[in-house]
Amino acid sequence: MNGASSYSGLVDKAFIFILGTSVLLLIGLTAVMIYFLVRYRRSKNPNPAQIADNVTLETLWTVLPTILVLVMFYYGWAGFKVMRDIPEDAMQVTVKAQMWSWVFEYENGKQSTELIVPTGRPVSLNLTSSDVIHSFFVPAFRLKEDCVPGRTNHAWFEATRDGEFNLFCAEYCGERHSAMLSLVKSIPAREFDEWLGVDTGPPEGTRLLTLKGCVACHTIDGSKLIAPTFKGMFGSTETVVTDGVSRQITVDEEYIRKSILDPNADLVEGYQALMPPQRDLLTDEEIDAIIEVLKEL
Ligand code: HEC
Ligand SMILES: [Cu+2]
Repeated sequence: MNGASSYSGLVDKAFIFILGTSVLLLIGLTAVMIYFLVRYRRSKNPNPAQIADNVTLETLWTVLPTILVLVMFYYGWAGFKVMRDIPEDAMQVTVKAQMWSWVFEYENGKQSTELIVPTGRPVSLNLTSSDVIHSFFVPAFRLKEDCVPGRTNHAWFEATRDGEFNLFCAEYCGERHSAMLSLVKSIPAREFDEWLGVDTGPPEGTRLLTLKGCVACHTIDGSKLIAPTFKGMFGSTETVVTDGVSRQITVDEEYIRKSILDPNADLVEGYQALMPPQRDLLTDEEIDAIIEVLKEL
């Protein structure tokens, strides 16, 4: 696949040089080995010769590999340096990784579950995680960087052509890791400015559940993922386990609020304690809005 970022060619150069060298050495060594096997087989050479130092050979097999690995280092370093030098005028995007979804936040506060970027402009990424280690991986850009809870990692890229590029989580992060997918959409700069400027207002309804990552585990259509569905939840009677004791509850506002802030206090029977507490992730207004959405489902 052709690279689609300003530095993807540098990464490919290092990769092709290392791969090419390895293939040539493999073929060369295998050929020499087979030749020696035949040439010095026991039936023709019953008595092995004792061979002592050969300065020319020893110098060669020290110097040549050293040059080869130094060239490998050079290509790797040249590409790495470009990837670490974030252009100062780059547009800032905060990447929020969580089990098992991505949210991208722009400087003006706009949020999106797909990374929309302008083609031909540098984009600087501030990578964060609210739970476990994830890894932001866009193969077409030759870009992979970890999202680590408790710190912000940095990376950047500049898309060189319009298109949609796969975005994966490349660090195993639990049961639905393989579903932690999204897209980078690089679009003409003018279209991007329009998109960014459009104020969609605060996210509403089920879009809120998508932006906050709830639908990575819960569904709104009644089907079962690894968490109970939201459909028909409000007002229903459920069995929950509190401190190891089962009890019946009716799902009301107060219960939902508690389930969001401190999900593991009352575990819905038959489910595991997989939900990350949302205490620091949601504002009170967002929780109120979510409760309103859940009532309607
Ligand atoms: C990583 C997976 C995961 C994510 C993300 C997640 N949840 Fe949960 N949630 C669960 C699991 C598993 C349960 C069941 C166990 C329990 O009660 O904690 C649950 C339980 C709940 C319950 C109680 C359900 C019931 O039937 O009693 C509510 C309400 C809830 N989650 C709301 C949310 C909201 C709102 C969000 C988004 C802000 C969210 N969850 C994000 C996994 C998740
Ligand atoms: Cu992940």
